[in-house]
Amino acid sequence: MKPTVFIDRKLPREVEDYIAEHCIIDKWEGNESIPRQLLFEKLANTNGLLTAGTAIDAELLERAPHLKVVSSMSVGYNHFDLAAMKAKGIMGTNTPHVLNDTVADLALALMLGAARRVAELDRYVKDGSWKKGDGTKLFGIDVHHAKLGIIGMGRIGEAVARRARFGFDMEVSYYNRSRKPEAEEKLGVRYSELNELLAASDFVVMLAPLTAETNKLIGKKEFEMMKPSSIFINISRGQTVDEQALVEALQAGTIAAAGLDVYEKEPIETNHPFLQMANVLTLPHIGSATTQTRNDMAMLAAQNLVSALTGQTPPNLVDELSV
Ligand code: 8YV
Repeated sequence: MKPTVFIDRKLPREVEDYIAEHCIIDKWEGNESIPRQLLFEKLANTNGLLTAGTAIDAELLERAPHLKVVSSMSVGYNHFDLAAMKAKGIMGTNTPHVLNDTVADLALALMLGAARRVAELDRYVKDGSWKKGDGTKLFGIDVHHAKLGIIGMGRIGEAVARRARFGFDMEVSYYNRSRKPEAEEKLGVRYSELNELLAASDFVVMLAPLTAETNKLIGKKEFEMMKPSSIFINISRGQTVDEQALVEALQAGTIAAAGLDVYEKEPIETNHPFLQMANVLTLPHIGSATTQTRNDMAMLAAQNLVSALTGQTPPNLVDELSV
């Protein structure tokens, strides 16, 4: 008998066909997230779940007595309660590697966009405000040759550092749980303690995965250490930053601008202060969102799912932080 799987988001046809060769599929086809009670019902007889951000907690696991694996179509797995999964012998998998360059590209887009005010000035042209002699009021901040500080030097951090060093001649330092001598050698980046990095950088890019240690890692005190001319980029998880402190730092001019792809609550509330702030570039969590990369992530998630359900060790079993 083939194992049963539930897929809670849309997948490319060929990925679904691949899963169907090995498993009996049930799936959610709505545009919104599946209601939690309905997901519980679906999981009652399911061996595998393919998801992305759905919280995999003790309550859900209780409702899924036959579950063997949760395959997430994401590199981050902060939505997994790993202790609860382990206690029930349920495997968790993620989709690393295939998204590194795509997410790194967006980090650079946020840096350039915030520094050169791309979205703000696009609105300015389109609403007919552009006049001859606008001059200094359109000025921005240089990215090339500036100092970049990367918080979280994993694979994506390295891809950002490579672009910054060799594409934009930036001086790059990083802060990480452990030092990365190979990256230092290969990319010419320098390790720095967090406070030193914050004080010295023109751009601070947050790339650390969300864990108990990185929860609200950057708050009021940290923004106060940064230069008033500095730009803060977040492309990891909203919860790595105290969002209220970020709003206040931007309003008070403690830092100059921010480029954000992630937020404490997603989608962001329609009355959020960021939406009224010209110095904040707001993107809707699209770090890995290109057609090619999302297809690659979907196929990798499918391979992890199928291998876990056919007696193999999935290639991307999560047992340690690996963003
Ligand atoms: C995911 C992400 O693609 O991979 C991650 O950790 O943050 C996103 O890029 C998203 O959760 C949808 O799968």
